[in-house]
Amino acid sequence: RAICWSLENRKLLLSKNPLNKHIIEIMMSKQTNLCVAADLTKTSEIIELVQKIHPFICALKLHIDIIEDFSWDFITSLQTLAQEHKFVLFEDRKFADTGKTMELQLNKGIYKISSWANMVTVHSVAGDATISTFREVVENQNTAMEGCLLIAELSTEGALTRDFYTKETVEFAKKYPNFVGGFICQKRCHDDPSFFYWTPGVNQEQRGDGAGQQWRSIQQAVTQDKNDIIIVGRAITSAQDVKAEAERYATAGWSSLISRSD
Ligand code: 5FU
Repeated sequence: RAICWSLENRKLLLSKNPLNKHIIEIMMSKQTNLCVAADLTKTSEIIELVQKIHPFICALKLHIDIIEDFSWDFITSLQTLAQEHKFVLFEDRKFADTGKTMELQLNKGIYKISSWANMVTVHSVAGDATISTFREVVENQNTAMEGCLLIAELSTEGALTRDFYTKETVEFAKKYPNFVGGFICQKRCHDDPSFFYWTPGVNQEQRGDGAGQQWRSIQQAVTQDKNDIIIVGRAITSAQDVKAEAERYATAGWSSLISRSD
C-alpha cells in the first residue's frame, strides 16, 4: 500500500478530524510546522514572546501551571492573538488519571483548561476507557477543545514509553479518530497519514539539558524520524533574537517537511 505523505495529499484525510482540519489549514496558509513551547513563568513574557513569533507558528504550547501571575485577562489576550494571527492554543497538561478526575482537571480548578485550550496532551497509561470518558466530556460540552494528542513516546532519557507501550497507544488512538489528532512521539509511530506526528526534543545547537531532555536537529526530527510538527522551546525562547530564531526554525522545519519523500 503506497501512502503519499505530502500535506496536499493528506488534507482530506486529516480534515476528518476537527483538530487536524484546523491545524492543516493554518500550516498550509502560514507555511509552518513549528509549535513553540512557551515555558515562561510571567504572563507578560509570554505575550511579548507571542508578539514576536506569531508569524512563524501553527501552535503555541503552554504549561499553564508554571505561570506565576495567571489571570483571565491573559487568556483573553492569548485568544485574541490566536484568532488574529492564526495559531492554536495547546495546553501540554499530560492528563493521566481516572476518567472522572481527568474531567475535573480539564473543566475545573483555577485554569478551567477546556474553556480556552484547543488541544491537550493525554497519557495512555491509564487505559483507553479514560480516553473515552475524556472524549465524551469534550464532545458533549461547549468547550474550546477540538481534540487531543496521545503521548506515544517521551523525549526524555530512560523514558518507559517504548515498544509495547507505544504500540498500544497507537491502538487506543485508532479507536477515537475523531477526537485523537495524533501523537507526541520521537519517531513516526504509525503508518496512518490521517494523524499528525508532533515531536519535542528539537534543538539545532545543543543535544541535552543535563536534566534528561534529549534534543536532535530539525533534519533528524522531520526527515529521518518522519515527524510532521516540531515542538521547540528553549532553543527559541532563550535566543538573543527570538524572532529571528523562530523564523530560522520555521523555515528549516517547513523545508524539511515539504521535501520529505514519504
Ligand atoms: F511530551 C513531551 C516530551 O516528551 N518532551 C518534551 O520536551 C513534552 N515535552 C515538552 O516540550 C516539555 O514539557 C517542554 O515544554 C517542551 C520542550 O522544550 P525544550 O525547551 O525544547 O526542551
